[in-house]
Amino acid sequence: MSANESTFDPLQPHSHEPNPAPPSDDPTIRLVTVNGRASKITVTNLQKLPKISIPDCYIVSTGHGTSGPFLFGGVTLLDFINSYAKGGWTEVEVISEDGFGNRVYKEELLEPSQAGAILLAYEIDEQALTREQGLVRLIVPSERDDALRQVKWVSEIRLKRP
Ligand SMILES: Nc1nc2c(c(=O)[nH]1)N[C@H]1C(S)=C(S)[C@@H](COP(=O)(O)O)O[C@H]1N2
Ligand SMILES: [Mo]
Repeated sequence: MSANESTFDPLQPHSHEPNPAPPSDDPTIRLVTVNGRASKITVTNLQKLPKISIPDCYIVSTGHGTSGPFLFGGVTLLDFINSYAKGGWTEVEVISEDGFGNRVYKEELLEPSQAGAILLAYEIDEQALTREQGLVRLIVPSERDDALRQVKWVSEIRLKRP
């Protein structure tokens, strides 16, 4: 195995062809805590948590150019985790059923960038995200790298410790 292979992390941004179509019709999100316990989360559950809106978000798409600015609305990933899980985690994997995903580190959540906090968004421009648009979408406002962190159709959130 080369050094490159041993450090390859499929959940870190790397070039990728965007998938335009939802992988499934199942809108539930599976939350897996550090001890392996799984629970099912719905959009309705997310809507009950404090809502944050972040303006001026762009999706710098490889497929069809830059779109935006959008106003994304949802719950911060940190508020979501804190309301459903205990501590002990240091990073979180946010994964879609189509295999696309992203690794987010606790430090990124505790110290959000100036662009805004990392969000589990369920609204775009004050309308519910359609299944086509991602339904629940990870929004990383600081990301400008071909939307490689803007995970559509979030279906699993896994908390990890080293
Ligand atoms: N689940 C999932 N999310 C994804 C992708 C994907 O293939 N699957 N592609 C990413 C890439 S590379 C791009 S460019 C954007 C495209 O988002 P858009 O369709 O809203 O423009 O989604 C990102 N999120
Ligand atoms: Mo992309």
